[in-house]
Amino acid sequence: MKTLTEFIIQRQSEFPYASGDFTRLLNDIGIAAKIVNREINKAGLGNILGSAGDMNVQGEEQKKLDVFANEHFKAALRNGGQCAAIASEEEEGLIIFDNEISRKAKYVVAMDPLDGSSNIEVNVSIGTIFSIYRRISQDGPACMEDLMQPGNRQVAAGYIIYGSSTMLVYTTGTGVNGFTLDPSVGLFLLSHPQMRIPEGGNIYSINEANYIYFPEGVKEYIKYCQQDDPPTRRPYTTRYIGSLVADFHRNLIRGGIYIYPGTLKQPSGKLRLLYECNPIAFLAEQAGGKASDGFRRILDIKPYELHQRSPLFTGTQSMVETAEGMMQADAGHDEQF
Ligand code: AHM
Ligand code: MG
Repeated sequence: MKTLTEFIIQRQSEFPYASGDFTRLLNDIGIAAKIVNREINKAGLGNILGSAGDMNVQGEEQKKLDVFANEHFKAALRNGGQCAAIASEEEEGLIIFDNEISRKAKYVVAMDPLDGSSNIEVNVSIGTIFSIYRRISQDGPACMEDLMQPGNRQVAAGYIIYGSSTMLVYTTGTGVNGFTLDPSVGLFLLSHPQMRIPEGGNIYSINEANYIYFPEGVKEYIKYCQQDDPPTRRPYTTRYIGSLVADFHRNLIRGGIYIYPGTLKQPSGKLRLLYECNPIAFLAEQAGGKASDGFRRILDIKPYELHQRSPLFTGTQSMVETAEGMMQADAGHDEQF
């Protein structure tokens, strides 16, 4: 089996003028992923579980592993020298690497170092999500404008899922490839080449406990999922882990839809555009699926702040389109959204 490093080097050789910077950047992410994976795997044994005692910028409790993952990805990207700045869920402002090498770097990264934190203590799959852009500013330190690019400008995006096995799944805009970590040799190996979201999926993933706060279109779609219609495999089945990476990964393999809509309490939903919705949307589209906020393509939304939120409907194309149709038909009913 091909290793992740062999695969990205082979891809680089398909672009004769490529300098290798991007290859090194992806490799750095892979190395940090292995360090974080090692810590997650033995989390119950040491003193790494539990709260770090702080809140992040979104007012959410930071876990020790959130902080650990953030520090390790930051260090890998700073030391690698290919990344000029990072936007992270765990840090309020842009982290600018203002040293001689990083000032010349071509790329910036948006990331959620450890997504699904509420699942850390209970041994349920969690993930890391990353999104890579070519920076806009030319010289000197990176700036906010470099991160305020719509998702359709991403040069690569992916996630690491720390599950029953650890996988790194990524796209550079020519399909989606998945690599499984072989812990005995410490290498990511190409196990899932050219991943495609199957049409005709029958899984819907949504936190239905928030039902009363959902827009009418989402309520209607949930009813649709529950109707009896064997030719379309309905009633569908519900699977909701509460870790975006794990829920998306399952639906990517099996076919299905993941929805985190706006709610009466949070009209823009919970997920963050830059480091949750955009990378997942890029992967979904590259696997033949779709990603929308109910009305617009996620990848066409122009960001205006680092931690901006967006509703997310993603997965099998036909399922997302049906849900979008209901959102749009009912748009007038919910003035709050
Ligand atoms: P986090 O970044 O603080 O972990 O929050 C994001 C997570 C997603 O992984 C998951 O899909 C969602 O929050 C679950 O939220 P909820 O508990 O409201 O269903
Ligand atoms: Mg998150």
